[in-house]
Amino acid sequence: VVDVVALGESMVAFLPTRPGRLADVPSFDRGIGGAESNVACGLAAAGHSVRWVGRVGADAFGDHLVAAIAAYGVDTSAVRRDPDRPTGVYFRTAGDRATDAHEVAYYRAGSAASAMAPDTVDLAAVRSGRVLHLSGITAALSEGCLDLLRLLTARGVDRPLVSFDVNHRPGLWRTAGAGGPAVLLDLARGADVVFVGDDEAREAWGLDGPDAIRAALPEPEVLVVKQGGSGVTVFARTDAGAGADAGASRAAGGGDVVTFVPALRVDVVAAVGAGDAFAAGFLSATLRGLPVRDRARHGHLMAAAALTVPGDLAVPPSRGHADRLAALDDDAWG
Ligand code: KDG
Repeated sequence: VVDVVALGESMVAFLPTRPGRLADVPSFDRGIGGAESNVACGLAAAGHSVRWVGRVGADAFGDHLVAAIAAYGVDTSAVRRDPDRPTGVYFRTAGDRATDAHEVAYYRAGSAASAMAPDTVDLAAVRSGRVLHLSGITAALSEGCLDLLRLLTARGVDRPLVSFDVNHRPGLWRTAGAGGPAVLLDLARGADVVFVGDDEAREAWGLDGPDAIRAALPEPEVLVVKQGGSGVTVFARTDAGAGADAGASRAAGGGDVVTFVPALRVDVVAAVGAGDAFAAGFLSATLRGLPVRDRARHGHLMAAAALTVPGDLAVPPSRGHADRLAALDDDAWG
């Protein structure tokens, strides 16, 4: 049994070598992207055993992705190679620092990963971890991918702790099939730990603020609402073993303990990848049985590292270093 299995599409990512619009920049550096494999890489860096399950083409970019993700210490033995479909790629700008506006151009329609479905992935490998991490991106890739997520978030079966990052990507849903992002709410209801940004909840579901989101999403034991640069509000059912943190928490209806945990203030270089890094830090601390405040602080520390580099993935602080930073008193954390 590994600590975590993450399932999703990974892509080769092309990042401009200088600022500007995609239409104007002359050259790009190659990196890797993919929300779920980003989480896997972050967890591996934090010392966990992690497997990434995905599907890539039998092509050079597929070779590169598998090798690059394996180089983080992630097990890639359950990744399938598709001889008929290509590996997805995407191009993106780093974003305007003030507004975080950035351009993304996906070339992933009909990709190898879009052929993932209940009968094309190794389900035993998918369910082989203590935690299974999924995201809403997969739901927008194809009907087969959506069926797979429905299967993996079904309750009432023996399954790992299911973690779900809503990851609403408007650019994908414009071309995805019927249903739209409302389906993400159904999927989130089937998960045990859910991550969602207040901005994406507003955009995808028309829900305003943490309490409205929790009211619409009462099932997960732990719900993390990310509030931009200010911090996160964590709803944890008292039976989730989360424990209350003196001072920062309030009891709420539905047996919830609600904790707001401020984020570190950093100079953002590129926000992409920060949500994945947060999930990796939060899940790492969850696996270690740490209290809610420390789960969120480990998420914030990993996110701060990702926010301050142009690519999706940063070298996070070591576990011992992160523990010392997470233990600083509240003044240091704002
Ligand atoms: O969270 C970062 C991801 O958005 C990026 O790596 C690309 O997976 C990606 C996607 O589908 O947007």
